[in-house]
Amino acid sequence: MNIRTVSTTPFSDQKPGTSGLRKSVSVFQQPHYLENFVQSIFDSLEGYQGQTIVLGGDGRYYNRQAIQIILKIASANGVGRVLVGQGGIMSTPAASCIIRQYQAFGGIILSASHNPGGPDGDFGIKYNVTNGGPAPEKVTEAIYARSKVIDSYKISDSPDVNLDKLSVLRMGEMAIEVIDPVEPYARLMESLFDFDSIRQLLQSDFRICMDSLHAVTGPYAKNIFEKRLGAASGTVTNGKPLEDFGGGHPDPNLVYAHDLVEVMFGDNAPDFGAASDGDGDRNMILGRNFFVTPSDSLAVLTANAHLVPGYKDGISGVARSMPTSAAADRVAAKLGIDCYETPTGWKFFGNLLDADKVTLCGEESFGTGSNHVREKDGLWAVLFWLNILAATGKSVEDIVKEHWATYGRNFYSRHDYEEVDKAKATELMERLRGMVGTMKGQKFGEYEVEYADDFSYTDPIDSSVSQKQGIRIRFTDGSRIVFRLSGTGTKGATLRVYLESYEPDASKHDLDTQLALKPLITMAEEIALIRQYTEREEPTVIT
Ligand code: VG1
Ligand code: CO
Repeated sequence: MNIRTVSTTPFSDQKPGTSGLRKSVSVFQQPHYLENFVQSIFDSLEGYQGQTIVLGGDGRYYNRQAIQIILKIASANGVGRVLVGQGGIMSTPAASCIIRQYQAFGGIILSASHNPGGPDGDFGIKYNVTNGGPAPEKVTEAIYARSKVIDSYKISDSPDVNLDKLSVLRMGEMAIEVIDPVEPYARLMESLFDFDSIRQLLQSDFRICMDSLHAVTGPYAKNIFEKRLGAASGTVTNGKPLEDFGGGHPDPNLVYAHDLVEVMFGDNAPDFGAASDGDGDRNMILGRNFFVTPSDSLAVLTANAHLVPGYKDGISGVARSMPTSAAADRVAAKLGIDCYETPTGWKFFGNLLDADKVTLCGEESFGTGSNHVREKDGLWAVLFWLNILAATGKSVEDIVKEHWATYGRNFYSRHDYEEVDKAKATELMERLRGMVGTMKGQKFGEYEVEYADDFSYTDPIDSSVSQKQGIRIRFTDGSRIVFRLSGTGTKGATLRVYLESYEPDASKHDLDTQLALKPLITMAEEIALIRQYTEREEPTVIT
């Protein structure tokens, strides 16, 4: 086998964002673009030679070609063994699970998550470390630094390998194992949840609908719900992963998972509905005519963890990203456990999980997970909910409303202004940064600012500091407005405005969310001049 060293010139735009490097497919298809980034990963790591790497993706357009290229670069760089998912498929949480189970050195996950796919869509690549979690900032910064000066990469001249057949192959010195990407993950789920009770529930007249949005969870959901748990065939809809996700936007929210929403809010709706995103790490939970906000979901899972076999001995703590509502904080206070507030992105939970400071974590962006892996996990959240429903015999709506009655309700919504002008969005943020220092005590109608800052996080384990993680403005009544720019978009900028208020009075819990948050929505506009800077009258997406 021949190894070639190819001269290249750096690209200036290979800085990983909230979750890896995401660009349009056409950017990734430029000569040397993917190769440069993958070589930059290997150049920034130490001690991977002869070790095992996990490789797979969400099945989007360019997944298969990228895997062939990465295998050849891995082989040329002296990787010992690559475990690749059959068909190139591996959900993000399954990749995390497989890295941990096989004690691999790390993994490369190909996904742009909830971003649309296909030749005109997006592609992405992310490196995960030995604990199965996304590389921390010091690793992604090293990869980026390397990508700016790289002048060559190494690649093997071997032919493409067959990814569709379970087998053990060789490429030069390197072994390639094409593995079943579902089995190890499904077994892990069986070890955490009461499959017998869930099976009984699903075989009663309780009806569920699981929408995989033509993304990676299809094979996982069919195996778990239809095969292992005996749900009716057809329970999993849009279960075949397609390279363009059927033209859809694989983002499980009320806007993009509209088919499921129609079913769950229609006549004779099923009892439970769920959807997951492109790479399977997000989840949306619906009851009959009822939507569970992700922030509430984290709080409910925390409050009910004792009902689930994998967590029945108690949880050590809980963590949420800063913009996520404080609903989980209230549960933590009652349970007498710690609650941590981290910047946006799953990489910030890794150290807390490794040190057993927290067992559960979550983000407002439809992400929940636990110490079973080091990524958020969509189907895990669905099973957790089903386990709670099976154990209590209650409906989704009852569970959430009883939760609000006990803890009070955190009304919560996120308003996204997508693909706005980048320079203007940056200006909006800079202006806010300049304002926060003097906002304390300032009054807006009945609201008084308790504190305002640009969130900075010091990791309690390794003391690393992450600055400029979002503008928070908190009022004395506990309500909040948070502003940040997305780190996963590929076109222009996306401004996210997060709104939260707290209502202890149960007689007011049925109020419409947007109505309850109206004063904050108006204030956000007034403070940040959103319309002026974004040149938009309304948000693109409200979740
Ligand atoms: C978004 C979400 C964030 C999430 C990230 C990756 O990031 O807000 O909570 O961790 O996506 O999720 P941003 O920077 O665009 O706000 V995924 O499912 O795209 O890997
Ligand atoms: Co995702």
